[in-house]
Amino acid sequence: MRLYHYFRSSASYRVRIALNLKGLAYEPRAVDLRPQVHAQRAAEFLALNPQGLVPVLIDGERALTQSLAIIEYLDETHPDPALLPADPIGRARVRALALAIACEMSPLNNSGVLEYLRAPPLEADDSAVNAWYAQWIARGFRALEQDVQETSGDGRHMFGTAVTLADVLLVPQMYNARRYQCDLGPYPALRGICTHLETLPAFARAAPEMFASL
Ligand SMILES: N[C@@H](CCC(=O)N[C@@H](CS)C(=O)NCC(=O)O)C(=O)O
Repeated sequence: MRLYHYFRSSASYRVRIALNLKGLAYEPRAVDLRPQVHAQRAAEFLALNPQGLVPVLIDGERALTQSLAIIEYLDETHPDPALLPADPIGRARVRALALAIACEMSPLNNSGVLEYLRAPPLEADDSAVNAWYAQWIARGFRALEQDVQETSGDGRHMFGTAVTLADVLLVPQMYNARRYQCDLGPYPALRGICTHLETLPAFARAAPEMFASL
């Protein structure tokens, strides 16, 4: 398998974690998202993904896009260890935790949106962009902090007592929140879960620092 990714992209980070959890080897291919490069807008990359977004996973002849679709594909083709619980209620709850990050937080703070805020006509400065970023982190994490009081079985996982899709989403989102110096004080349960997950080899080997040189 080949993964087109960017080291700091949270959506890419999710897929790297999932590949590691499944014990799948992959060839990483860096796509430089920095504004002065914008490799995601090059014709060669758009031929793989017309959305102009990383990650893209190549498995055989197929190019798969959208991190959650990729992760569910990996979960279905390599079921062990399962990233979703066996029962429908458990699956719905894990997906709800994951989607709270993937739909309500990440899209508002992805690199394309932040670049748009900075450019004309909005021309937001650093403090406005940081306030925007922090707002969506706070709104999302406030709700998740409450959710995990009920869903975490051990204070080390978002749901139950084993790694699920929800954990795969949490760690990259926390990484980005720390990078943008968001106040994480109000979320002790989420921080505790993240601290545990980051010690696991599958998560540690997927961290942006492992891929920092493009
Ligand atoms: N919903 C997509 C989001 C992908 C996404 O936003 N990727 C960002 C990096 S995290 C990107 O490629 N940004 C480039 C751009 O917006 O031009 C997924 O989960 O795969």
